[in-house]
Amino acid sequence: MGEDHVFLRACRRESTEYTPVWLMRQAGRYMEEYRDIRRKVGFLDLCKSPDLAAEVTLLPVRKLGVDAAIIFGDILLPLEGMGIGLEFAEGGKPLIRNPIKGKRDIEQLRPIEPEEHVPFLLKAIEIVRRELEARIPLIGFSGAPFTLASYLIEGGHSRDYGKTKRFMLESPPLWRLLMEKLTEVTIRYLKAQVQGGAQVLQLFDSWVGCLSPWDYEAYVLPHSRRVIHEVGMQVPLIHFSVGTGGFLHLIKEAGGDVIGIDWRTDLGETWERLGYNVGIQGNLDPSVLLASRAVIEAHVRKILQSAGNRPGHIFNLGHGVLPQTPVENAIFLVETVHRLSKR
Ligand code: 1CP
Repeated sequence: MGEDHVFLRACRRESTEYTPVWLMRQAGRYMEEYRDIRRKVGFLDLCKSPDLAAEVTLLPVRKLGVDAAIIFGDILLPLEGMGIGLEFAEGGKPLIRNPIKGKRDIEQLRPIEPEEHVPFLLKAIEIVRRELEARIPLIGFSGAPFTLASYLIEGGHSRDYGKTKRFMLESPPLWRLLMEKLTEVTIRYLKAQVQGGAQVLQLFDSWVGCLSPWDYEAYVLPHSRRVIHEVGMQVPLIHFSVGTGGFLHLIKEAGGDVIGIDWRTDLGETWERLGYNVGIQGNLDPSVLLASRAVIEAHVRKILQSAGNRPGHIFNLGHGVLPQTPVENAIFLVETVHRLSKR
């Protein structure tokens, strides 16, 4: 295979016969088959059942014809092994039972042993690789240290990240200790996925866009850079964030072969600003998939034009598929990207 697949070639900024496309959250609640499985199995149990997780990973591959699969799991899966109580409430919202409040909580956090703490994930990767038979590459993923820290401190999703920022700004030595522990866990978690068969990695720093550029640079960048430096040599790595249009140059400085952007910036302008020595992923507004085919096609055309057929563009949404997305529109999107980008 495999080395020649359009998706891997685009990650290396080599020319491809069409623009590869996949969707963040391509396996999920907008699919009837997923909802059927979830009626019978809780979210964490689904992640911990390798056969089911593999089946869910492959749903969008068969249904949408995407150019990459992403292993079904969650960025919060490594936390249990660190000693954190994790649950997913009704509606799939994550909840941390024992959020971090001070020094003792951080000292008690343990590094993980992936073989021992997430064997189900490694098994699912093995099954998916076998099933894919080298047709398309498999993406492994992890949360970035800041986004993981925000869950640990807030106890779940947050509107303003007030607790996280206060902690970071008021106790820099403790913040560093927490980030170093999360960096180590992230490195182990990602390396294990590569050893298990993941051919590309995506690092999700979904909530880091709440920071100012200088706080990102001082409190986050060194840790993300260490993760990417340690794992990004083995396989291509996509560095994704949301709401960071004002400091994407710092995201790039932290590293990654491909920078994932949301829809709030123009892809072509952003790429020019970042320089063409890095790939770019994005950046359709997920809400566009709620509109008509004509609207979807017009938006795809705009993004492809903005990317200008340059090698190194991976088409994706700017963030995850919304649960209310009609599955036919996701199918239409993939087909349209392929059709309109054919060289
Ligand atoms: O993309 C895929 O198909 C693979 C599966 C996947 C990925 C990549 C899931 C399944 N989660 C993730 C990553 C993830 N998880 C991120 C980064 C991506 C992003 O920014 O969207 C984040 C922030 C999480 C944390 C999380 N887990 C959330 C986010 C919102 C919140 O309230 O904090 C949610 C809703 C979950 C649960 C979850 N994870 C995945 C699914 C399908 C669900 C819903 C659970 C369900 O009801 O079935």
